[in-house]
Amino acid sequence: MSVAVAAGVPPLRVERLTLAQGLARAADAAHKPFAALSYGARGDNSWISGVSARVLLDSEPMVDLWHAGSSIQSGTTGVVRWRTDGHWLLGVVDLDETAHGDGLAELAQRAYRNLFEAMRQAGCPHLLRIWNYLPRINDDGGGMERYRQFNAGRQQAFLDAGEAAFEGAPAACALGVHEGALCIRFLAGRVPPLPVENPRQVSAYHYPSDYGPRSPTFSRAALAPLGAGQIALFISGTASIVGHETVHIGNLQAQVAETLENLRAVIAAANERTSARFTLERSDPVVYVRHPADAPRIRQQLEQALGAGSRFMRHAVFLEADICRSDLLVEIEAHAAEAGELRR
Ligand code: 3EB
Repeated sequence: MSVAVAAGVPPLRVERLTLAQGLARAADAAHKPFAALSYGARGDNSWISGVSARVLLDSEPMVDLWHAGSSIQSGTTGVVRWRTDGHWLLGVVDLDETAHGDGLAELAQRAYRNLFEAMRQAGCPHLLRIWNYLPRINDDGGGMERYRQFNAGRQQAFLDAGEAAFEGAPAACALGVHEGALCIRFLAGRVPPLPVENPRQVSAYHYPSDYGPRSPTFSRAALAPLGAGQIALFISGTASIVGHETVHIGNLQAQVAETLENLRAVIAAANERTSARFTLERSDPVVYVRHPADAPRIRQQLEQALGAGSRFMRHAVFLEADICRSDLLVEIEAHAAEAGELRR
């Protein structure tokens, strides 16, 4: 199996900007991204996907501009809209549940089936990162919590497609939005990423059935070669979980501190698999906050831990979202790119 991005392939590069900066930059033909993911604003642009969550702390929506080859093809596969430069693929599902009679498990299963079909059609068979946004994630959906229903459909689609549903699953996050569509965004490529687990946590794909009949399908992080000697680290949504249990129920400050411990532990595990040197301070995060009133205290604690002038704080975006367990108050995800090579 090839483990590096072939010579001549346009390298993938990501840039975290405010949405306004991103739009201005993309208007310049020399900096046109192949696709973009925004945090906190609906994309009204064919190449930007937005997520309908409120930006907290009076700050601006942010966007990740993904740059790759300049010859872009776009298309749809079932419910998936995608863009590709022939080497990298960014796809989006925006499913209005009310327009479909099915339950969330069936919808998730269909979305993921189409997602894997799109990857095969585009010749990008390796998932690098998935972002899942579920309306009313903690609500009951006819006898089972909606997040658990989603997990059932997602895992089944992975199994049906012959994709790794346990060890080797992609990095991901799953957050609850208050309204809008089931939104799934994904990045895929031609070189398999290297999954990374957190030694402080039970792998989510091995969670006991107390958390639902089918376990969540994600790895704690993934390392992915981007070409041009760069390695990406995609850190999945990370929260105050030790082993498989939520810790510090009701204690915001302790949940933030435990989340930071988990982020540092997964970064340390990633650094053992690459010559690149990743740090939390040099990553681009999204901070999901259940109760908007908690956001100022979370920001202050992160500033103290990471430095107010750190790249992490300068690039952070705080979004109002429900976390997949109702006892979690905060979840943080991040990505970073550094020079280096993988150690497989
Ligand atoms: C956790 O550690 C918190 O279902 O894709 C984090 C990242 C979480 C991804 C997912 C869920 C997911 O279990 C929740």
